[in-house]
Amino acid sequence: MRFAVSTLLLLASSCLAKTVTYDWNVTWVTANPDGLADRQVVGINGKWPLPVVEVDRGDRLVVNMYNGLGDKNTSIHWHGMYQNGTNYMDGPSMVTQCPVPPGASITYNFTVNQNGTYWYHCHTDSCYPDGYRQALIVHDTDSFFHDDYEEEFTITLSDWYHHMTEGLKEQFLSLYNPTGAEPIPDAFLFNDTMNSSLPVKPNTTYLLRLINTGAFVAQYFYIEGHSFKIVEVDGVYTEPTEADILYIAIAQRYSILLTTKNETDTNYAIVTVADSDLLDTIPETLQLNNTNWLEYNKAAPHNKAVIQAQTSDDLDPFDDFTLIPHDRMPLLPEPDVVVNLTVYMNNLINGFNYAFFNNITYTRPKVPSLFSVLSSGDLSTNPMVYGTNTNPFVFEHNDVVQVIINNGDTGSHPFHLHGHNFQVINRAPGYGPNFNSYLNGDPVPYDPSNHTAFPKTPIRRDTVVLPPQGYMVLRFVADNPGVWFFHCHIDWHLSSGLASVFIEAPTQMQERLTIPADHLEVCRLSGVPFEGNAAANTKDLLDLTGQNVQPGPLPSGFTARGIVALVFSCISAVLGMIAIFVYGMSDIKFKNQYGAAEADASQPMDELPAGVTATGAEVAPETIAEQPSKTS
Ligand SMILES: *[C@@H]1O[C@H](CO)[C@@H](O)[C@H](O)[C@H]1NC(C)=O
Ligand SMILES: *[C@@H]1O[C@H](CO)[C@@H](O)[C@H](O)[C@H]1NC(C)=O
Ligand SMILES: *[C@@H]1O[C@H](CO)[C@@H](O)[C@H](O)[C@H]1NC(C)=O
Ligand SMILES: *[C@@H]1O[C@H](CO)[C@@H](O)[C@H](O)[C@H]1NC(C)=O
Ligand SMILES: *[C@@H]1O[C@H](CO)[C@@H](O)[C@H](O)[C@H]1NC(C)=O
Ligand SMILES: *[C@@H]1O[C@H](CO)[C@@H](O)[C@H](O)[C@H]1NC(C)=O
Ligand SMILES: *[C@@H]1O[C@H](CO)[C@@H](O)[C@H](O)[C@H]1NC(C)=O
Ligand SMILES: *[C@@H]1O[C@H](CO)[C@@H](O)[C@H](O)[C@H]1NC(C)=O
Ligand SMILES: *[C@@H]1O[C@H](CO)[C@@H](O)[C@H](O)[C@H]1NC(C)=O
Ligand SMILES: *[C@@H]1O[C@H](CO)[C@@H](O)[C@H](O)[C@H]1NC(C)=O
Ligand SMILES: *[C@@H]1O[C@H](CO)[C@@H](O)[C@H](O)[C@H]1NC(C)=O
Ligand SMILES: *[C@@H]1O[C@H](CO)[C@@H](O)[C@H](O)[C@H]1NC(C)=O
Ligand SMILES: [Cu+2]
Repeated sequence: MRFAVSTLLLLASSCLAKTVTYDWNVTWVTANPDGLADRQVVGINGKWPLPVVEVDRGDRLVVNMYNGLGDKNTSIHWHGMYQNGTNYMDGPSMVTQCPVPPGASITYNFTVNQNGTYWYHCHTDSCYPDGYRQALIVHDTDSFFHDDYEEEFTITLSDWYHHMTEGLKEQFLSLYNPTGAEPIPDAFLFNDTMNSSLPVKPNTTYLLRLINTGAFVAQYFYIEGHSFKIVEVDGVYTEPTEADILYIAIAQRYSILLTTKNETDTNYAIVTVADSDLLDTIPETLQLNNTNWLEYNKAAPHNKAVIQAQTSDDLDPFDDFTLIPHDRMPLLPEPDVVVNLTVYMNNLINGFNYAFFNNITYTRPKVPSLFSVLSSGDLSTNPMVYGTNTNPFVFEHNDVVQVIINNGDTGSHPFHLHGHNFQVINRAPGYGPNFNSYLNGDPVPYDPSNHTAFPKTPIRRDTVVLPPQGYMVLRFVADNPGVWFFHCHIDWHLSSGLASVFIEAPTQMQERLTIPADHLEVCRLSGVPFEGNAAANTKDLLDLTGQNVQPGPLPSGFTARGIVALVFSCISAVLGMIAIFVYGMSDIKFKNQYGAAEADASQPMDELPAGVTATGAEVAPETIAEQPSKTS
């Protein structure tokens, strides 16, 4: 009888899977979340902050989006959703769909067989920092911790700019910013506001879902006088693990169980601290650390946090590499295919500073890569079809894939893979006091014959931080036919090309995927071809004539500093330029560590890809000496 009842319940719960439908009219609205400046933000149905999307595991999510922005293309990525069988619902423009032009509509429609904390954001050009991002929560009443908490809160953390992303991007990717200094945010938001209070009852356990929905800056998170238990990262349940301080990079999520104190006489600061290592300059007006309150008692004082740390480097966060997934999925077997990527930054002939995987900066194809798969027949397994500037990698169905990423750059980068999570099987240096230690010398590449043992049950997540001048090694199974974008989630670095496309099981894609009619209509309306190779050639799929390519290399003799000098000798006495000069030159953070290594020739990097040496060799030694210390 008992058996029968539970079987019935099981049946009932699978029948209960429902469809959750949202109709969204996306338009510009005005907002001022930091109280410092009104600005235009992307609103949904006239409102901002945007609606939190909530579904139960097993539900179908349908979002009908109308682009009412008037002057911007758009699309939505459902960050962390596997889109198993629905790759065309994933959202990134020119990867799995065409950009949705003003006045057009698109329907996203997929089932959610996952659990936990996700988010959605615009994935066309650089549109999400204009406010087009919010939490997506998948409730699971069967989670192992479901009975351990009374109530849950969703909290986003983000950096905030007062200017439109488009203008900031123009300054970032320009001749006047040859060092690639990223735009500095104007504020840091806590759930799209500041100085807020989270009312709590004493002696009660809460589930806090934390999401960094920012564009650039990672944030530390802690609560004075409290520790907590991590139970989920990026949709993966973990063995409950005690922690005091989290480091939440862009796009990462943590669910924590927090038990409140028995006394109600004090309110406690919820402290967020921006990772100042990422900032090339720190304006005096920028409030790096912010206090919100765990409010036990409305009438008690709400004191600002007293932060012991001098800089964010002095905070010692929990190392996510040590987490264990609750399902204890074992280390995947030896890989069938290894992808070996080296990250670095450098200038090209136009003087702009780009980001590279090996020697390629991602340059969007003329046809979204998914559409190239579906229109290239047997040639779809040939990476050439996707262009020479998209960093394409083709995997066979169910390949075990290992991705090695070596960081030739002095910055850290949160890498995200669409359509999957991955096992993080090696990373150096780890979070903690040594995180920046490789900055004292040359970049340290992963050595397959000399590494620490891989964990038996490695943590899985969909966004992981690559340490400065260090490396990491990831593994996943190519069991989800689709084109999946793999990229740095710092939106500025995506715009400067730190991206790759993983083309997984193209043959199975051709058998299983049919693009919905409204998605094809979006292509027609945006004037984007949806057949052929990366050059939109439908006749000879290996002829890439006319494809988009990156600008040529910088001629020898030019350096970032040289570009600045050249520009200023040409445009002297133009007062307006001075401001840009100050912006560009302030605290130069020279990123091409390979160039530096080549300059004095005593530290050869044999990983240096062909075509990079000439540029790098011109870096003057005094520029190298100006590399910031980790407390810049
Ligand atoms: C979207 O909202 C704008 C502004 O309120 C309105 O003018 C427009 O008609 C709406 N469009 C649709 C399709 O709802
Ligand atoms: C939208 O995308 C299309 C295709 O890339 C492009 O031609 C058009 O200029 C874009 N429109 C806007 C408003 O950016
Ligand atoms: C969503 O997709 C399902 C399965 O393909 C289909 O039955 C349903 O009609 C779709 N709903 C909408 C609103 O397009
Ligand atoms: C979601 O959670 C349920 C139990 O809570 C588990 O059975 C299922 O495997 C989880 N799904 C994924 C994709 O992790
Ligand atoms: C955070 O903001 C969202 C959207 O406005 C809201 O639904 C949610 O309740 C807020 N979280 C807290 C803890 O107030
Ligand atoms: C706190 O809660 C626990 C169990 O929920 C209960 O046993 C205990 O008495 C409570 N303590 C106080 C001081 O309320
Ligand atoms: C609250 O009091 C209960 C018993 O009264 C104790 O077991 C528990 O540890 C206390 N909680 C905290 C957070 O101090
Ligand atoms: C906290 O903010 C204050 C004021 O902006 C600043 O002086 C201090 O360095 C910051 N501390 C950290 C750890 O970021
Ligand atoms: C192996 O790696 C360790 C740690 O990075 C390093 O100290 C050691 O010199 C390496 N050994 C060899 C043989 O390369
Ligand atoms: C996709 O679905 C197939 C079965 O249809 C399953 O074997 C595979 O593990 C799924 N992959 C992901 C990433 O969910
Ligand atoms: C990765 O590529 C670099 C540059 O081509 C090479 O030096 C290095 O040995 C490769 N690493 C592995 C593990 O194959
Ligand atoms: C990158 O390097 C490869 C191998 O050396 C070369 O074939 C290719 O042309 C280079 N690509 C660019 C854009 O320089
Ligand atoms: Cu990056």
